[in-house]
Amino acid sequence: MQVDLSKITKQGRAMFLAYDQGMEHGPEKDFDDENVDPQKILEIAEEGQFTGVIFQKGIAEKYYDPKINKVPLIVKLNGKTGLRADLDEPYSPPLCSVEEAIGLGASAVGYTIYVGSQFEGKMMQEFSVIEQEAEERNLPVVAWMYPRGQAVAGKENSREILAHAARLGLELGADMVKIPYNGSKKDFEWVVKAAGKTKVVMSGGPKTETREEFLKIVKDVLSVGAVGVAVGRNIWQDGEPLEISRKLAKIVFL
Ligand code: FBP
Repeated sequence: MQVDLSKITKQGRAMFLAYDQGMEHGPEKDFDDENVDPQKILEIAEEGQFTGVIFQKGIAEKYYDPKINKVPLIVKLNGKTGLRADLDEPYSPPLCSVEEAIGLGASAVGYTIYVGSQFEGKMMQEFSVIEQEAEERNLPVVAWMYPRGQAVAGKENSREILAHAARLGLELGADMVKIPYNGSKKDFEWVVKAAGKTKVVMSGGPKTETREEFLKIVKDVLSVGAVGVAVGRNIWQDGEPLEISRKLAKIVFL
């Protein structure tokens, strides 16, 4: 059964504001006095025409009010910190259940799988459980499919491995996959094909030197079939987050 994506898309397109970097990277690395405040991010998501805001459960619990907030909530169900970067084999443990996410007002859930990691199998198994629970509730599942680990070291951005990650998302039942862009439109076109009926959104990545650079990347991935972006740093690290959000929306929405 195809899950209904209309709550987290507009005109079939997705524009998600990602904000789990405080957990993943730590506040020191990514935040300043403004964007360290989740309330500010929620305001950007609301006013910036985003079709979803991505929070871990703690932030959702304390800042997101489904009665007040209009922007759909996507609760990230697993996560890790980057503090153990010394470990070559990343693992992202489940931290929140589908039921809990629904209780917080979630319109969708997100889950990371490090494709190629020694713990890939464990993450796939854990993902399968949440995928089943979410499907039963008609809740879309967005899978962060990130190639990482010794087995794929140096090949994380190859066409072969990115397409494999996208295909794995399809086969596991993800409704959307969030995939990093390697800079090649041709490769991404293949990635989108490999994902079949699973929709593809591009993972934002570190802030580009110029806005134009980031917006051009977005245009490129959309032109080869991606349905949108899940972006964090390129929005809330911009001096004028609402301005860049408006420019992004003009590109994403038809
Ligand atoms: P960005 O647009 O800031 O890259 O956010 C997308 C995202 O997937 C976040 O959801 C997540 O916290 C981060 O990137 C993971 O980054 P890393 O590549 O360091 O694992």
